Amino acid sequence: MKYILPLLLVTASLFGDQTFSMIKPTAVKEHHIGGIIDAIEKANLTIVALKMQTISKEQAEAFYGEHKGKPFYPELVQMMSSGPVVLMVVEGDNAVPALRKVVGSTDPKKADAGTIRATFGKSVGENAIHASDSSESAAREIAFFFN
Ligand code: RTP
Ligand code: MG
Repeated sequence: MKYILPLLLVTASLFGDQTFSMIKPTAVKEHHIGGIIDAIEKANLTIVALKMQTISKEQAEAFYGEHKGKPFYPELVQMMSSGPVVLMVVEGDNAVPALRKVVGSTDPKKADAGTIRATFGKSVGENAIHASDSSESAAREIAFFFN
């Protein structure tokens, strides 16, 4: 029993932290899957699981549940369930902040040059990609889409 925690820590340091990402339907429709994956890998992050599917309105509602009641929520749910998305588990050192950095600000117009949203996003509502905002969100979101 006393070996479990050290074993977990060693395993975590070997494999790095994990985060969750999703290429949004508009970016899939506009053929940016390759460009976005390239940017993630060039940031020295490793994709360890990946699948493509169309998520239901109910899944989109639950996934973005923290935003329920906000003015943009209905549009967000509609957009996220409007076509196929690419779901990914991403691994690396400080994976959560590292991925958020390469993704860029929510508004592509305010995102730093070279970030995924500056390159492939069109507007706040069509900003190409989702990335978990904390380790807790990452764990919840990975469990939501991957067994
Ligand atoms: P995400 O969860 O998709 O990675 O985006 P984020 O953390 O950068 O931003 P968040 O505040 O979690 O918002 C989720 C998504 O809702 C849309 N949004 N629209 N019109 C607006 O003011 C507004 N604010 C947010 C965006 O598509 C954002 O990615
Ligand atoms: Mg968010």
